[in-house]
Amino acid sequence: MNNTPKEIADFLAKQNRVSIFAHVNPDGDAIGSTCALALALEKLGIRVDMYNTYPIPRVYHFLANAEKIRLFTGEEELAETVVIVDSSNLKRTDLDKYPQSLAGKTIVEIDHHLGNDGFGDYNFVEAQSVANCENVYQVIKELPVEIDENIATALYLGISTDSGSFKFDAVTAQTHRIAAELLEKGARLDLVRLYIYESVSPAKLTLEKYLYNNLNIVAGGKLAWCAFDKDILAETKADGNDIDGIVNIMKNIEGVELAVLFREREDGIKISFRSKTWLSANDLAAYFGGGGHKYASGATINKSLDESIAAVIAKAEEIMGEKHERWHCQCNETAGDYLP
Ligand SMILES: [Mn+2]
Repeated sequence: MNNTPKEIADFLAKQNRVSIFAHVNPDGDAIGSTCALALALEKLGIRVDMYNTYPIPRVYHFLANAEKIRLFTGEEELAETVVIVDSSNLKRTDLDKYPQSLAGKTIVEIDHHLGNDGFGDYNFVEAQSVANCENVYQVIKELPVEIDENIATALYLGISTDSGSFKFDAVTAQTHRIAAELLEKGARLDLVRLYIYESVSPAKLTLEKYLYNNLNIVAGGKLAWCAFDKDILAETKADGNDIDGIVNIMKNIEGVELAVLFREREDGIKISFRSKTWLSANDLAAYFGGGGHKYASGATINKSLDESIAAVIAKAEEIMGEKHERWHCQCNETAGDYLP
């Protein structure tokens, strides 16, 4: 069952101590959600411990509270109330590996992913929101606290990064209204720009160079893919933050509808899917046991890199063939001639 932002806020405001988690390999929205909610609850005198099972990439350290997010090892004692942000299930946080840590705890989740399984005792899931920071904003608005510069910056960062800088389809007038209010409250657009958009790490640059030299375009120019094997990933020492966004380089190629990036990792082949207009990247990821959003999704396969590539590209070509035909029938009479 889904709770309202007010129900979530009222419950949280009554707590003395809260632990907050976000998904593994945290991005701007996960970290922004964590920091903003913690800052707001701390204003109410609540003790907040923030955790992640991954280190926080240094580009986010400029946010207030980000450096206080601790690495969770399973040893730490969590508060009676555990808030999980920006994660569609427990597995996304790695907490499924530590069931004893959650035994008897009340779980509150605030999320914006399609296919969220409502795993919390309290759930506020609004999948229409382009960023989970929009949902965290709604909860904070129901708390008896003022949004200050630090909270505004954390929320703005999450909204800006998860919306592709306000470009994605899921961006609404409401997204802009929230962003406008955050700027009025002092959100540091200058710091977001400096640390997020105007800083490319050497590792990312090396990966981009590799991508340009090794990408494949198939399916009549509609599907672009590339694979980062373990050697290139080890050579560059790239973290999730360096790889973030690289798949979009392929998606942005004229005529490409679907971009697929494979990464060979210890725990399997991690695949990122990005689609542009008529294809659901979410459906494709779901076929391989993953999920996400309509235009951005991911999955992990436990096969060799070559086997994974063969299976995914074959399935993608099959789905694209079917869907494209159907889509053409639908659109021919109206905008069909003008769409890719
Ligand atoms: Mn998100």
